[in-house]
Amino acid sequence: MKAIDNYIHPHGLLLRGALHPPEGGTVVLVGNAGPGLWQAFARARRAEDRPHELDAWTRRVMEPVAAAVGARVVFPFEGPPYHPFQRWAMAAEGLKPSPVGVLMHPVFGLWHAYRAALLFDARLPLPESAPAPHPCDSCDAKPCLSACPVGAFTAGGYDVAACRAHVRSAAGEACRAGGCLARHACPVGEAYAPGQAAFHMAAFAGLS
Ligand code: B12
Repeated sequence: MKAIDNYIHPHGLLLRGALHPPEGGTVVLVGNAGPGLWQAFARARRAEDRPHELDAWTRRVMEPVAAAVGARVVFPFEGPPYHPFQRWAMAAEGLKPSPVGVLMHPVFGLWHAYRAALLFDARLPLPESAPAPHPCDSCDAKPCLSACPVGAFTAGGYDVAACRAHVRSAAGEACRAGGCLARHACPVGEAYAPGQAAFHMAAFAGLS
């Protein structure tokens, strides 16, 4: 695990836990939180990779890492069918979904993501992961559920069409420029810098 960490750290990527899936072997998750990824990506991004610049950068970084450590690498953007990154994350780090669906991290809040998984045939020893309380359990106000300007988070689930239409509209400037207002309403963790938040929102809304 230390070797993987040494390879990914200069690229602003973090080890996000590991698990033994039922089909055997070991899955090691690689992701981001905090400003590291955005700084590394800003130095190495290439205009010719548009419209999927971050995905192309992730492949360029992670394929040599996988070769160096003798693993296969898979990505969250490959699909459908998609690799079960959220299920893996729940098993690897004990995370649980927030009321808005994105997994809640006790330190990073809703501001973290998964970029790749290294698949090893061997059953490697897993890193220690100390279980932390799920912050949403003690959050009575649940501001995430009422902050969305178009009420996209309902008892029936996440209204993707309403969210996307708003983000693309003139009225959606705040979400577009600064990131999802529901995620901003959560008191846990530190939000992405505005440039990064705007980049992800443009990708989500099909504006990039
Ligand atoms: C398709 C997709 C979307 C679609 C969602 C369509 C829909 N109707 O929900 C769209 C494009 C709308 C979308 C939007 C966003 N997404 Co998205 N998306 C994905 C993607 C590519 C595939 C998801 C999938 O189908 N997986 C396949 C199933 C089999 O995998 P799974 O892990 O087993 O899925 C399980 C969990 O999702 C779990 N689960 C989900 N919700 C809940 C709730 C409860 C209560 C429980 C128990 C379980 C549970 O149940 C699933 C079945 O087992 C994943 C990446 C990936 N490969 O997983 C990202 C991913 C889920 N998205 C992510 C993010 C961050 C977003 C956005 C916030 C992006 C943004 N704008 O900044 C938005 C908003 C989402 C929101 N508010 O909920 C992150 C979530 C990271 C995290 N912290 O959890 C992921 C993991 C991508 C990543 N690179 O990290 N997304």
